[in-house]
Amino acid sequence: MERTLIIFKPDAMNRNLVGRILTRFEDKGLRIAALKLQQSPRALVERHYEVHKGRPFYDSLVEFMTAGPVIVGVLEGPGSIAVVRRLLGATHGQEAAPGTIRGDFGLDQQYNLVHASDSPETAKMEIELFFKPDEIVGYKRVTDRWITSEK
Ligand code: 3AN
Repeated sequence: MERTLIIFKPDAMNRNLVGRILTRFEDKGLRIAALKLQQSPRALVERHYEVHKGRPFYDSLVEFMTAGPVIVGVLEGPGSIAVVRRLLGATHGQEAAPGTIRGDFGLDQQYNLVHASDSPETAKMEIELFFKPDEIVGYKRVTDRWITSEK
């Protein structure tokens, strides 16, 4: 089953929005395969955002993502990578469509609440960066057979 990495960023943590946002992922039918609270080491955040190195917002992005604890998770479900990106909406809260997480809860480009992997390649890399294999749990919920007809 397809897996994607999510990070509740320090703005979501400080605004007490984790529960409400996680509920949206659960409501959609996605299954939580891993979830943990951590203060991310700077080096980890720098590796995670390596593609943005050299861009004007890179330093402040690393500062922001290490400003306090985050909750990192793995969500699982058919098409989960694209599905979670669509649930989040556009990067900038002012442009994100109403009904999306960023559209409903945010107004900012940097403080945009949740990170999610944007492709199968980045999902694999990011999950391996944030989780040891034994921290990810494969299981079935009793509801799963009514959420997806895929085997
Ligand atoms: P997304 O979070 O939608 O994947 P990316 O990958 O383009 O967006 O950017 C990574 C993170 O960098 C964003 N989540 C946001 O916090 C921050 N960011 C992106 N563009 C800017 C910008 N122009 N100014 C400030 N922060 C930005």
